[in-house]
Amino acid sequence: MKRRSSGASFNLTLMHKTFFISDLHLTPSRPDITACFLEFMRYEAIHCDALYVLGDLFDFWVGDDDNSPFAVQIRSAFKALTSSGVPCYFIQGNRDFLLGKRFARQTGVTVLPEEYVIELYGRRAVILHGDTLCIEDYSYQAFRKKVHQPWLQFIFNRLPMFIKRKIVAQIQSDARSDKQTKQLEIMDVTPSEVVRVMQKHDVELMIHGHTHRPNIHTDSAHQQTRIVLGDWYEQGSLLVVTPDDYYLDTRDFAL
Ligand code: LP5
Ligand code: MN
Repeated sequence: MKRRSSGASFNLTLMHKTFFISDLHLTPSRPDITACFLEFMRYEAIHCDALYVLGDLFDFWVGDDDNSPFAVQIRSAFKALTSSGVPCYFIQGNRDFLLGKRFARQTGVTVLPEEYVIELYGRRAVILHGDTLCIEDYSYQAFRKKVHQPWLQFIFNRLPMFIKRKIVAQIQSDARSDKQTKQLEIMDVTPSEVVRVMQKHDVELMIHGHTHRPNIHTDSAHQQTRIVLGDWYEQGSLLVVTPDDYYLDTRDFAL
């Protein structure tokens, strides 16, 4: 596995590179994560060819009508990045599936479908959040199906913010209790589903987050590589892809 840790040292070379991040779970109650993310956006992402955010950027995104100082601050960071000419792409996670068109319009970020094939320096890769690969997590998949119903989202999006926050807090608490009863294995990807998705898109490279198990899995028999991004609970975490290399990297929290 290729993984480098460079602490807080920022590489500002002009080399071509593309960044992938996920599972930051940004929240006003974790200023250390927010500070690391804002620094990454200002001083590192600004020099990359493209930034891909593969879901769960937020601890929970209640809706694009969130105008709290925190939401405004994060939107401004994306706006600054895209205005400087760096293309930025977002795939919804299980914690920010309500992030949508208004956020995209306000920030210049392109919201992609839940599975998307990109061209990475001559190599095709399928990118996704990763929750859809955990098909043996039946209670989560049933929950996901419910909250992805367009009619339900249509109604929810029109509720006053304070009511939405109350509903979210209640469901989060129920979900947390249910999660505690699950075995760790069922919250990982189902290998046959990984193979199915890669074959469907005819790719040899898959990049996703969600499981919080950063790793680079290579299956030499099938010439397939699956890169799992790390979360931002204790350190910043990213995948760096250059024209001839790729590696997982970390950033220390300064606060
Ligand atoms: O992110 P992580 O790793 O902590 O956990 C996920 C799965 N958990 C979730 C929970 C959500 O983040 C909670 C969101 C609450 C807000 C919902 C807004 C509702 C309104 C929207 C309507 C349009 O995603 C966890 C997985 C884990 O990943 C690993 O894959 O296991 O799944 C769960 O824990 C979910 C439970 O298994 C089921 C929860 C049932 C809760 C009650 C259902 C009420 C249904 C209401 C429908 C409107
Ligand atoms: Mn997730």
